[in-house]
Amino acid sequence: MSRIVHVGAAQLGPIGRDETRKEVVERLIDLLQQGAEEACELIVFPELALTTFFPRWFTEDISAHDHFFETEMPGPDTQPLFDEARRLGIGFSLGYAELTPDGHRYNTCILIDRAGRQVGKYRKVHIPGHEHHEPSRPFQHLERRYFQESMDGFPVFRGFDGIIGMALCNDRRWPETYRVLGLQAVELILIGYNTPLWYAPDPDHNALQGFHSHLVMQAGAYQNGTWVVGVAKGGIEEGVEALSQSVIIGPSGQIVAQAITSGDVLISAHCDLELCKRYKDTLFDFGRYRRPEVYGLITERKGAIAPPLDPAPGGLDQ
Ligand code: CDV
Repeated sequence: MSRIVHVGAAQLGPIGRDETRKEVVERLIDLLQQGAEEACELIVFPELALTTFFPRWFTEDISAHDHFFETEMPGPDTQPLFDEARRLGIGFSLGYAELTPDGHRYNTCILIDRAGRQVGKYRKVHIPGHEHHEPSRPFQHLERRYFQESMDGFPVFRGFDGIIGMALCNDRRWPETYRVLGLQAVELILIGYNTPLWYAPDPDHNALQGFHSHLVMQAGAYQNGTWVVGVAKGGIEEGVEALSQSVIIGPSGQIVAQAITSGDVLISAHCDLELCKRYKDTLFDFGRYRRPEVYGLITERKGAIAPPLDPAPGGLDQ
């Protein structure tokens, strides 16, 4: 028996600072229509897919960037995307900056089903970068200034005949992300990212960015027996180059589709959610083999603490 969902990963090239929402939404609709031609059922858009990556600019007053945030979803500019998706019978996930009525700012992703209903919302948990202006950097990465850390964790949602979770960019580097979703029997994780290639001023590190991006998502897929879709906003945006290399990864950890260009492009795969069972019911049968009683440090401790240099008198066995 198989349970196949045809998923499209809609990678975006750069979005200019002056590009309007209307123009960006037209690009998203183009990708949606390509997905329809290929009979996709679900299209995954990147993190902050409606605007340029605005946390690269410092503003003293954070509300000066509020025009990059959505106060309603759909709003007047995004409604055409929702209308077209419903007309085509395609679901989608969309990353955007969310400003709530009570003034909270989140890096958010929503999941819309094929009938146009919102079936899930996720707010980014791991917020990277810095809070204050750091002029010595070649560019700023002020996500910690403009976004609040979500306390909602990693929920899963039923949809597309499976169990779906979402994560955003830096979340993909943390094994806890996948495991919390894995413990809710997730079968398909949708991840959008904006990964600047010069984030670390270390050429060796930067040469490995594509490898690291795939490494973490492939490991997360395999160790939790789930499909993972990683979708970039890549290319050179406002002078900063970001990683492309969007991928669709099977529960075996193998990449089954990968973007090889850095502009707007759709890659797709027939994801058989039944394949997850091969891993969830055998090697990674959590209910049988996990040992939560000895994993306490994972939730008790935040940072790493090395053991004392001098062993206790009498040796380590005492
Ligand atoms: N948007 C991100 O979360 N980017 C981070 C960078 C800043 C390290 C990432 O993990 O790709």
